[in-house]
Amino acid sequence: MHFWNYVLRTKYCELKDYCTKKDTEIGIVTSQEKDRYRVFNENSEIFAEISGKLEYFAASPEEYPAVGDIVSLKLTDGGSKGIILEIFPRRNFLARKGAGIKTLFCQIIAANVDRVFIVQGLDNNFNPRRIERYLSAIDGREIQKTVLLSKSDLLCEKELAESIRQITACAPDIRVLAYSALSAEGVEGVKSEISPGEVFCFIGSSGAGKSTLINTLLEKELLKVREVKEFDSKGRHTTSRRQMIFLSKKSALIDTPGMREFGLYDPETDIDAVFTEISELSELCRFSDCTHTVEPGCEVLKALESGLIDKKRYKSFVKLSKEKEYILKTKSAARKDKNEWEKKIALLTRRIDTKRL
Ligand SMILES: Nc1nc2c(ncn2[C@@H]2O[C@H](COP(=O)(O)OP(=O)(O)OP(=O)(O)O)[C@@H](O)[C@H]2O)c(=O)[nH]1
Ligand SMILES: [Mg+2]
Ligand SMILES: [Zn+2]
Repeated sequence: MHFWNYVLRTKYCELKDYCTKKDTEIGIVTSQEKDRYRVFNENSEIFAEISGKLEYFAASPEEYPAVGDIVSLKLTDGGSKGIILEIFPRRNFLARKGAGIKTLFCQIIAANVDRVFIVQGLDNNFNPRRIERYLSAIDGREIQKTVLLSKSDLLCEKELAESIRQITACAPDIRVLAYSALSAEGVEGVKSEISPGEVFCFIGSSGAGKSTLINTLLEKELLKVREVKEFDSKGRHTTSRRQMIFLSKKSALIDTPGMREFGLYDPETDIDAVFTEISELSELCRFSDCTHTVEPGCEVLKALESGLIDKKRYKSFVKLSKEKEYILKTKSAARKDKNEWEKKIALLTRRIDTKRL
C-alpha cells in the first residue's frame, strides 16, 4: 500500500471524513518552492496554490503550508490543479529562525516529521559544534534524531573512529551512523532506521550528501547531485526546494536545500539535554539563575578550570543559552505588545458600544 493511503487509514481517517463531509479533498504537501506547492491527493500529485482566505488570514510564515502538512483542497482544472483551503493542526514541525534576519520569525522546514536525519560530511563539512546546534534546536520529545556522517570513504579507520567519538561525545543518547554512498558501506545501517508509514527529514549543510543518500536509498538517480569538484564553500545549493519523496511507497523522505545557518527559534528548546555534563553540574551552582560565565560559586566554571568540561563544548553551550535567552525575551516582548494592543482594541470597542447605547 502507498505511504499516503496507509497514513490516511491509520492516522488521518477523521480528517478524511471531515473533508468528505465538506466536499473537499485531503492531501499531503509534497513540495514547496516560494508560493508554489505540490500536493499528493488520493493517488496523484498535483500543483496547488493557497486560497485567498488562507493568504489573507496568515499572520506569520508559520501559517503557510509546509512540506508534510496535511491540507484540505478544492480541485480545479478538471482535477489537475488544486487550491489549498485549510492546514490541519501539525503534530510537530521542524523549524529554524529565518536566516539572516534580526527580528524573530520562524521558517518551517517540514511538518509532521517522525525522525530527522542530521547529515554531516566527514570532509571539511565536519563540525561537532554544528551538530550540537542542530540537536539543541530540534525538539527531541517530538521528533527522533539520528546523526549521519557521510563520506566515510575519505577517512582511514583510525580517523573515522576519532570522528565518531567526537560526535558521540556531543550526542550521548543519539544514534550516530557513518556511511559511504560511494562504497555503500554503512548504507544498510541507515536503511534500518527507516520504518514504514513514517516521515523522515534530511537536513544539513550544502554538499553534505543529503540528495546523494536519498538517491542511494531509492536505488535511482532521482534527485540532482553536483560533482564534488563543482562544490565550493560559498554555499551554492544543488537542491533548491523542500521535497517529499516516497521510498518504495512505504515511507516518506524529505530532501531539503543545504542550510548555512540554523538559528534557534523555539523558546522551549532543551539545550540542557544536549549538554548533560554541564546541566547536571549547574544544579550545584550557588545561584539558581547562574549563567555560568561570571558568577562566584559557579560549579561549571570550576569544572571548566580543572579541565573536567571540554572548553569548546562550554563555549557552544554559552552561545546557545544566550540565543535561547534572546528568543525568550523577544517572544515575551511580542506577547506584551499583543496584549496591550488587544486591551486598547477592547477599550475602544467598549467606548463605541457605550456611545451607541
Ligand atoms: N566520497 C563521497 N562523496 C559523497 C558521498 N555522498 C555524497 N558525496 C558527494 O558530495 C557531493 C554533494 O552531494 P549532494 O548529495 O548534492 O549534497 P546535498 O547535501 O544534497 O547538497 P545541497 O543540495 O546543496 O544541500 C556530491 O558530489 C556527491 O557525489 C559519500 O558518501 N562519499
Ligand atoms: Mg541536495
Ligand atoms: Zn554556574
